Amino acid sequence: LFESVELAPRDPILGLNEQYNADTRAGKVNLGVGVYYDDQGRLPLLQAVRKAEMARIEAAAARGYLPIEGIPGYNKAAQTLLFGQGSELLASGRVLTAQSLGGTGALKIGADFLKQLLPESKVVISDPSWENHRALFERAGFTVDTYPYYDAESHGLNFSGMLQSLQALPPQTIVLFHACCHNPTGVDPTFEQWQQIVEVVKAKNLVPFLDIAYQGFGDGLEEDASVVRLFAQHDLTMLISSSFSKSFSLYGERVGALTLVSSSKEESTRVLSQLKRVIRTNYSNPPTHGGTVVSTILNTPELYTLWTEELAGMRDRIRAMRTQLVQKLKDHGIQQDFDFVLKQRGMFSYSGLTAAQVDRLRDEYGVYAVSSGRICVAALNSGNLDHVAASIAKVLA
Ligand code: PLP
Ligand code: TYF
Repeated sequence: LFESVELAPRDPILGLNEQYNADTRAGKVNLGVGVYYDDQGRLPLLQAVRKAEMARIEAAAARGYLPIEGIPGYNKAAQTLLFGQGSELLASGRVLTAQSLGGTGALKIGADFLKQLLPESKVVISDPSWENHRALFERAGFTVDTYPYYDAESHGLNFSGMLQSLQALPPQTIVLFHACCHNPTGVDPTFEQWQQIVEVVKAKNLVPFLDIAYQGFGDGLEEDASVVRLFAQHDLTMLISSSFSKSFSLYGERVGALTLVSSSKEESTRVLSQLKRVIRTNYSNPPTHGGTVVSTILNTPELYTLWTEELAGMRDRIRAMRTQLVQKLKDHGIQQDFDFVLKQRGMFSYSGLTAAQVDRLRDEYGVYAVSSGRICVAALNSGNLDHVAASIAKVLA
């Protein structure tokens, strides 16, 4: 049966982790995978999470099946994070949410549902995008193309190219956007640019699918939702995948949500019934633990406050690392201007390093980055920063 099965290529980012783990050098640094580490280089367990977990153990809750669409309080809280407290849209009943297996799970059930609904549509993603976007939509049966996004020359956005490309798309093309903290570049459109993008999406009758995996890592929870709210203000029907993996440091619990904005309350009922069918035939219903923890935090005022403080701590530390990296690179005598790192948002920076330079960083200095030049700024700390800056200086010299 399996004789003809070929060896599949490794995931370029997760494969890098395996290589890093096998490396026995003492000073090795992993700037590959998008994970937040604290200043001691440890993966944090947030206090808010710990408290919610203790409460859960204390409650000795039985583990029955959840509803197909997950925990109601979780879904409602996920909606509030997106649209804000007191949102009229939420009051209208046009929004429906299903708890999902991380952001990836949200993208996947969204993709499966869309394939059923728009079998002839194409999907377009940014060039570049998170590696898994293309793979995931192709697996769901779509042809995936790209729209221009990153401009290597300016280390910024190719906005005119992006807008022109979107304008030329046939109606009902599914367009995947990163709502904040673009992965892998760290480059986001400005709010004014988003306003123009939304106009095109609306005029050309495109189908927006917003991926928000780093809410709270850019400028703040509310600020980072502004693009989602902008799309909503334009009365667009859309899909949104939320990931809480990073914001709650709950990577392995698979916490996410798929939110759909429909045209009416009545439509929402029909849409949810079909989405539940997609979920049922995939994994039946989501797991309890991570969802309960997130739901407890989001629905308990004192835990919510604690969480927002811890999230702000992560955001501020990443920003401090951006500033210190740029300074350290100057200290190590680098001529090139790296100030663009300060403008980028979220966990990542497209550093501009070439694949050959990334290879040298890894082989000669034990500093792991993605071959595209993407580095995870959230993995820098006061202990490894100097080594990283010195190593970059050497490969650039
Ligand atoms: N979307 C983007 C842009 C991401 O960077 C990630 C990162 O993992 C995801 C989705 C998937 O998130 P999760 O780990 O919650 O599945
Ligand atoms: O881009 C990253 O590093 C994170 C983690 O298949 C990740 O989003 C990477 C690859 C993958 C799943 C998660």
